[in-house]
Amino acid sequence: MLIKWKKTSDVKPSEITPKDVFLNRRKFIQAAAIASGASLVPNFVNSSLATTAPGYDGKKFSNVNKSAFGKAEKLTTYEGLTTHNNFYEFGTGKSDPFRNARTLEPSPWSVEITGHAAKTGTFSVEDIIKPHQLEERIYRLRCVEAWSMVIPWVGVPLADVIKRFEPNSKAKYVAFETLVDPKQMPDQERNALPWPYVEGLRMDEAMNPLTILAVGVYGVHMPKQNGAPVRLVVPWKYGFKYIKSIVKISFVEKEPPATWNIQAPSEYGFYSNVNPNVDHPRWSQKKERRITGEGGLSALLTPKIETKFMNGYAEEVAHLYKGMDLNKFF
Ligand SMILES: Nc1nc2c(c(=O)[nH]1)N[C@H]1C(S)=C(S)[C@@H](COP(=O)(O)O)O[C@H]1N2
Ligand SMILES: [Mo]
Repeated sequence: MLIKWKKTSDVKPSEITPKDVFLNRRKFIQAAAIASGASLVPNFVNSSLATTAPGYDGKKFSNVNKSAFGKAEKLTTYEGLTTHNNFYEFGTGKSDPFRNARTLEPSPWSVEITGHAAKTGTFSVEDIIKPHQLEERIYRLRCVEAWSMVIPWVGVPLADVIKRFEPNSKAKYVAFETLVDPKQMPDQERNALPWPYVEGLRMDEAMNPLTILAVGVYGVHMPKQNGAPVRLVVPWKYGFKYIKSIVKISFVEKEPPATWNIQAPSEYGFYSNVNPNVDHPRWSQKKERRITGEGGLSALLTPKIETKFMNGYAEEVAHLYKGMDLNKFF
């Protein structure tokens, strides 16, 4: 797309250089991004990485069962969901993970299962998530920063994984940890957050049929910037609960620590259910901007849409919070 900055009549031909056009365009895009409250979505199609095979290794899953979850809404493009990310282990900017995550080595990858369960130990991802069980689940992801996407995940219900390890009655919560390895995750040399990134769910939330462990998107192995090789997806909660590149799952008795709750307890609670009726102390949660990944600049200017209670999954999950004051347990 070509954007005109001044009327041609205002500019002498000698003034126009390709560099000016580029810099002005960049300024305009930045201004538009700031004005809209969204971040810059790089134009993947025009980037030098456009020919890179999708997913962390260019491989597709051979057999993904379709599921009834999610239709109706327009999917965020592959380019959209791999260029606008939060993954602070690779930088705090939205396009940092896209540019920096190549140093992650998702294969081989093992996950330690520990805590109050009959079976514990260290397993490969393939041992934990059987290829023949894979399902496609189209879910909305609502980030606490008031943008959202619609993503076709590939994964398995977390409940099916948990059952195989036979947790006992002391296992009231499930705790998750991301890898710590500054060689693979260079921004762990900085302290934007305490490492490892940690998250947790109450056992009934973990066992809810909506909760999945995801290993891919769009039928391909999980892109590195999206949390390869395995990450959590809890669609009725804010995106920061969707912990990436998991190396440890623990069955624990007490509410486990959660990174953003540690970082700013008055702003981010343990539950973090999507709730338009409970504002973040610094901004409203009533609306969100849908990132479609289409249309370059126009994607930044999409009108805001209403945020739904529990991200639209209330029918499936509202019963989990019966009798709880959601202003207190936010
Ligand atoms: N380890 C780790 N997991 C993380 C994050 C992170 O910084 N580190 N960011 C979270 C946030 S804030 C969001 S919105 C989602 C974004 O997932 P996506 O990049 O696949 O859209 O990942 C979550 N998982
Ligand atoms: Mo987020």
